[in-house]
Amino acid sequence: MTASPALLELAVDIAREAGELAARRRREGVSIAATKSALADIVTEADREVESLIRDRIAAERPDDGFLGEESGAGESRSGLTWVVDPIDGTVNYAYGIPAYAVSIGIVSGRPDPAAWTALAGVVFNPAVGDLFRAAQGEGAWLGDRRLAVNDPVSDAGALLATGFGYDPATHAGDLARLTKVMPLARDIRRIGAASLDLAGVAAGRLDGYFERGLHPWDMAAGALMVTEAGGRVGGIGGAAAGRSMTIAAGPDLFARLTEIIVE
Ligand code: LIP
Repeated sequence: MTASPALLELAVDIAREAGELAARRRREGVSIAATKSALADIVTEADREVESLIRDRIAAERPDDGFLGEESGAGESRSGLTWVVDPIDGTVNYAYGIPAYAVSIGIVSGRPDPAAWTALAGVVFNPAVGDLFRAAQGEGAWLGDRRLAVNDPVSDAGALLATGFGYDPATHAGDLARLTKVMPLARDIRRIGAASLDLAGVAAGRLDGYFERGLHPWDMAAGALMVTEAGGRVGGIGGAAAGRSMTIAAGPDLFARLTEIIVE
């Protein structure tokens, strides 16, 4: 099953409306609605409101499609397609007023699991700076009218790598040990705080590579497609699919070197 242009256009339109709502609520002031897996794992009222807008738009225009969202759970698919949505990826940045957050909308066929799905289309929209990344299977990845390409090979100075750390403090020692092992490949590290922007950054050549443990399907559904449509590779440990245990994204040469080092 391939994505129709109309499907990507709808996802872009919904992402724009959702992003504009998120930015408006940010200007009005953000309130923390609850914490989830850990004290640092917050959800704002805007997260919930934006996801509700996205879900309602999809239900109205694609009622047979499934839904998997960070804040409101799953809805069964009758069409074989599922919309995998993070309404505000980079929630902590959003709450602090750091302009590095995004609406991330991926559309997949098959079981909505990164190990099983086929990604058809994706949009990552950062309304704070106006960057709208989009990709469709076989149609490339784009930022505005610029077709995106990963950096391959990377500079002799080393790779500009992004990573992230989970909300559970108990995971930080392992994440830092992994970073220490990867550091000899790096010219420097960036910790942007939104996986969808990390992945879109790799696709756009703003980063050479990205790796992070603990991502959810909604963090990566759109951005992973952008990387592969920009000529990059996305995967997990030991040839596994990307997912909760590990997500690695880079151009082919750096991806091979990262996967040799990142073995747990
Ligand atoms: C975030 C990810 C980020 C990760 C954070 C968090 P959220 O998603 O995009 O890469 O490091 O821990 O999971 O919670 O902002 O939607």
